[in-house]
Amino acid sequence: MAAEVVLLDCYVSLFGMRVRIALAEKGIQYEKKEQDLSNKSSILLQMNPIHKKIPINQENPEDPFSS
Ligand SMILES: N[C@@H](CCC(=O)N[C@@H](CS)C(=O)NCC(=O)O)C(=O)O
Repeated sequence: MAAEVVLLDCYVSLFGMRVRIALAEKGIQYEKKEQDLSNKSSILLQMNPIHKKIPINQENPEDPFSS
């Protein structure tokens, strides 16, 4: 079964680390999608079109506007 939470993240991001710690403390399983911030993916730009930044927490991957 696919994870219900998808985290668009970058391993060097301290903002991302905050989210990873919170998810771990709550015991929430998630799928991590590593992002290249020098070549932003279409999913990143679709999910955060204004700021174009990570982390992005997508709670229902079937619905791209659920985060
Ligand atoms: N206010 C945001 C800041 C997120 C942020 O600055 N993310 C950085 C990575 S640590 C980023 O995506 N930078 C890409 C860019 O500025 O183009 C938060 O708290 O999540």
